Amino acid sequence: MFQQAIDTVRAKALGSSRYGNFIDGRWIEPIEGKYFADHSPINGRLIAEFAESTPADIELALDAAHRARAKWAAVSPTDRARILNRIADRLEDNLEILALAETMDNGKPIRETRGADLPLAIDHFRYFAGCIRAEEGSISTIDEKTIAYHFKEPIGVVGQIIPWNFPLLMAAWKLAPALAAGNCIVIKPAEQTPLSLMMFAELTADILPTGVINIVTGHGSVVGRALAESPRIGKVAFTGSTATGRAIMGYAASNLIPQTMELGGKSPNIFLPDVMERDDAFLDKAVEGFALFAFNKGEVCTCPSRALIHESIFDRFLEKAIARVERIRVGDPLDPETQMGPQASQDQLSKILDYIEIGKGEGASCRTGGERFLPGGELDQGYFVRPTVFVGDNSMRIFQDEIFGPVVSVTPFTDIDDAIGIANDTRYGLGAGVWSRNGNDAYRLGRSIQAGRVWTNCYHAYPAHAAFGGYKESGFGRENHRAMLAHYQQTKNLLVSYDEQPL
Ligand code: TXE
Repeated sequence: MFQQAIDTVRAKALGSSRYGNFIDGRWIEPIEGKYFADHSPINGRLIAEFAESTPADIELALDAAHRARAKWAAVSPTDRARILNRIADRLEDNLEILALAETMDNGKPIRETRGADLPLAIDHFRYFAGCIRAEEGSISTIDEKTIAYHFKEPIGVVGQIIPWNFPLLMAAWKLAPALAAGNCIVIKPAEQTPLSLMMFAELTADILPTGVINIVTGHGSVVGRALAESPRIGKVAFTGSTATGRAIMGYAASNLIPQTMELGGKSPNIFLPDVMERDDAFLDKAVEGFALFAFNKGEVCTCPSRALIHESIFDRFLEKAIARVERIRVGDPLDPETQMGPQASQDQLSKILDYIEIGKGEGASCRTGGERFLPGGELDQGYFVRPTVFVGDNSMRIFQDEIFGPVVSVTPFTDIDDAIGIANDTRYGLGAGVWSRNGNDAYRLGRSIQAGRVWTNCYHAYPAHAAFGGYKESGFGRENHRAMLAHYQQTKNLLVSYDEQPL
C-alpha cells in the first residue's frame, strides 16, 4: 500500500524525489546545495529530500517577497478573493493526492486527512475570500468639519513558521488571511513534514503572482530563526511549542514587530453527572468526546489530555470510556479503516514513551495502553503507541506537561467549583470541553475556564469562522475567524479638516 501511495505522489506531484526552495514562483536550489532526507513515520522509508537552507536562502525569499509587495497590495479585494477561491478549487481538485501525501509524511490516518485536514484547509481560502470582500474601513465624525477615515492596509512582508502536526492546515490558517489582507509571505514548514506545502506551491504556482508566497525549508534553529529575527518582515506568525514560541518572541522583539503565537496546551475535558442520566445517545456522544484524545494520535495543541469526571459517575463512565478507547483501530494510516496512525517522528515516540514511564513512576494508575505498539511487518519500523489512559491527580507531571501523544490523564472532581479549580490549574489555556445538557452549569464552566476555546457537547471542531487561540502560555492572537485579518493589517488614519476658516 505504501509503495503504491508513494509512486502515485511521485508520479503526479514530485516529478523527482528532491525539492529545492520555492522562491519567486520557481524551484531554486539551496545556495549551499545541501538537502535533508524526509522519512515516513509509517515505516521509516524515504519520501523525498528537501533543501537544507541557510539564512542566505531566507534573504533570497525576502528579496522576492519585497519585489512582489507593492503589486500584490494593489490587487483589488475582489481580485484577491477570486485568486483565493481559485486556490481553494485547485486544492479541492487535488484533495486525494494531497491527503495521501499528508498521511505519508505525518502518519495521520487517511480518513482524517481526507475528511478533516484537506476540507478545512480548502474552506479557509474560501472563508477569507469572503471576508476580504466584506471588509470595510470606518469613518468617525470628530466634529462637524473634521473627519477621521480609517483604512486597512496590509503589513507588507510577513514571516510564518509552521508545525508538523497539521502541516497543510496550519499553513492554510496562516496563508489565507495573510494573502487576503494583501501581504507577501515567506513561510517555513516543519522539517518533519514539508511535503504537502511544497505540493501546494507546485499546484498553485500558476494562480498567484510570482513572489507572493515563498517557501524555504530547513531546520528551525537555522532558517526559522533567520526568518523570525529578520528586520525585513513586518510580522511573524508561529504555531509550535511554547519554548520555541518564547525564543521567536525574543528574536522578533528587537524589530518591534507584531506576533501571533499559537502554542502548547493541556486541555481539560469535563464530564458532568448528567452524561449518565440522560439518553444513551448523549452518553455515546460524551464517550466519543473522551476518546478524542487519540484524534491525530494526540498530536494536537488542543488535545483533551486531561479528563475530569464527576465523582458520582467516575467508575461507570470510565469503564465505558476505556472500552471505547480499546476499540480504536491503530495501524496503517493508509488503510481507510484505521483510526490512529503512528506518531509523527522518532522524537515524538520517545517523548511519549518517556512520559508514560513518568506517569507510572509518579504513581498514576495505567488503565489501558501504556506501551509502544508493533503492528507487524514493515510497520514495526513505524512510531506506533497504544492509546493510553492514566488515573491520577492534577499535580502530577502527566497532568501538567504537554505530552502531545495519545495519552489522557483522568481525575475525579466533586462539584463545579472543584472542576473549575482543576481545569485552571495549568500554565496553558488553549482548549477545553464540557459535556452536559444542564445549560447553567455548562455556561458557568465555559465562562470560568481560562481557555480561548471551550467546546460544549462537541470537541475538535475547527470551523473557519470561530475564533481560535490561547490564554496564558498557550499564546495570543486569534486564528480562524475574520478577527485574524486584523493581525495581518495595519490601520491608516486620515484625519481631515473640511473647515475653510483659517486655524
Ligand atoms: O516544536 P517546535 P517541536 C509541541 C509538542 C511537541 C513539542 C516539540 O509538545 O512535542 O512542541 O515539537 C520551528 N526559531 N508542539 O520541537 O520547535 C520548527 O522548524 C524559529 C505543539 O517540533 O515548536 C517548526 O517549523 N523556528 C505545537 C516549528 O518551529 C524554529 C505543534 C515548530 O517546532 C526554531 C508542534 C527556532 N529556534 C509542537 N526551532 C502546537 N501548538 O500545535 C524550531 N522552529
